[in-house]
Amino acid sequence: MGLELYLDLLSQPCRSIYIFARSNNIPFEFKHVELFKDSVLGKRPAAGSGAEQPRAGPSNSQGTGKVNLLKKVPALKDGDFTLAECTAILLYLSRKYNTPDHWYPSDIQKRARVDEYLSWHHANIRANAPKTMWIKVLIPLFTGQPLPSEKLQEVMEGLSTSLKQFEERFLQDKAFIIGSEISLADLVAIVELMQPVGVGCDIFEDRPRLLEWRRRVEDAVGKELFFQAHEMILNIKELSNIQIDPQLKEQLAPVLMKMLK
Ligand SMILES: N[C@@H](CCC(=O)N[C@@H](CS)C(=O)NCC(=O)O)C(=O)O
Repeated sequence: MGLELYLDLLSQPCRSIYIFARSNNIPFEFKHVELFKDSVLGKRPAAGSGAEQPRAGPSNSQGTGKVNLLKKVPALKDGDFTLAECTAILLYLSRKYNTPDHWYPSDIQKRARVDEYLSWHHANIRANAPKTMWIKVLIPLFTGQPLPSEKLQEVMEGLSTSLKQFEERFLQDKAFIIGSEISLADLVAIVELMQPVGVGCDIFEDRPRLLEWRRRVEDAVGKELFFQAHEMILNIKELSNIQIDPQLKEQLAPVLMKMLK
């Protein structure tokens, strides 16, 4: 059995893996998991309740449960070997398929720059950028109510701080985070930063340095592939048609409403 990747291109880490695999010509079987429809979030047992329950839903969603006990995407299956966590999957693919050195350089200082970015990324860009989609699209879909604009403003302020640090600390006046070539750090960053764009918060608009970097990343992976991977999140109409499992809706709507009070 060949390499299988369990992905939903609505998810930013999934898009980084998809783009990485496709732009490096890594052969894989795309196992499509529909995050909200297949109720990936909803059917997980409460913490401490013991073994994972088998999940209802389409076959790929069952598959993800077997591949990744946390039932999250992205997930990888390579023969009997299974793996979760976006960074671990990207590194596994880069090593197994011996992808060009610039993705995760053998030079230890350049590699350390990638590691440094990835460590910072999770608590900053990753923690802030996707909130825009929750606020503008997902929470209203779950609760049936739009959110007050102050909520979005709050999120945008947090994101602005992260973007300022991204530009000043990591990008500086370089073409890419590690210098003149693209690395996993740029890929992991761009997929997150496209999330707000899809819901109408174009964070590149007033940030020319960031926009130039985005264009270089698009060119490095190939524009066609880049836009194909982002097709769904760049189409707001498709976003508002996301199918949400009714059970999941029932479960999460009151929690989300409470969180937002
Ligand atoms: N740390 C994991 C996060 C994976 C994750 O949270 N995936 C989300 C989609 S972006 C998911 O599957 N959510 C469903 C769930 O939490 O059950 C990674 O980077 O791969």
